[in-house]
Amino acid sequence: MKQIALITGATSGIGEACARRFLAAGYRVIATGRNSARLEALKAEFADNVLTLAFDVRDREATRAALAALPADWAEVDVLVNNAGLALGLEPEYEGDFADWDAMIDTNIKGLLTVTRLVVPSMVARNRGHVINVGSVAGDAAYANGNVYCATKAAVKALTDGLRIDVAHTAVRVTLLKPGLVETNFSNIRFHGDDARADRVYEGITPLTGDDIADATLYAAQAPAHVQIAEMLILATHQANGSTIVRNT
Ligand code: 8X3
Repeated sequence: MKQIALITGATSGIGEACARRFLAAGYRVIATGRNSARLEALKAEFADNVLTLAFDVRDREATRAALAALPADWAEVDVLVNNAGLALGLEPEYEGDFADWDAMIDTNIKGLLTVTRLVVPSMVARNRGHVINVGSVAGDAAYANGNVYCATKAAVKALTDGLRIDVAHTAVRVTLLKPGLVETNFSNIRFHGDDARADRVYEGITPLTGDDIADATLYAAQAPAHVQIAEMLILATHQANGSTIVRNT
């Protein structure tokens, strides 16, 4: 029987790259996201190997209803990739936008917690499973104007560490991925559609791609059962941390 990976935020960026990598590796994938059209396109491409669920992880009841309605042959999730998340804004903390803050906190922290809370009990009961949380180098230390985004990713680190402790009596594994500069739609979203500003984030440096992070995700998932990849910090070459980036300009 093929293993099942549930990937949140699977309609773009790292999430979509993970969905494609896991499918190529022989998993069946539950792809979740807000963009129904992109979910349908994935379904059309991969047919029976994909189950799509359209919901926003910020909507706890919609998330609960969608996961509760999983057909029996899709209900036993082997790998949960908690990827749904976003950055909004890059301003001093004293000038930040309340709506941006709420969206980041509700998605990156509370959404991740909701999905974890709903999926992990079955893993514990089966003594089997793997939770892979997408954190960020931004969670290691704040960078200029990153404030709330960095705080949400620091929270993801704490929640991942906490979960790893809480399931240590089981065979469930828990991994934190901490990507650095990855060129996806991340910066376009952060800058509310200002594509020129988004492009400047990746100027003078070869950024990571969603595929690079998907490779690491799959590596962690496919490690032997006795190997728990606790954390992976994946940076672009010429990037040393969240704030030190040497550009060739
Ligand atoms: C994405 C990496 O450095 O742009 O989480 O915050 S960074």
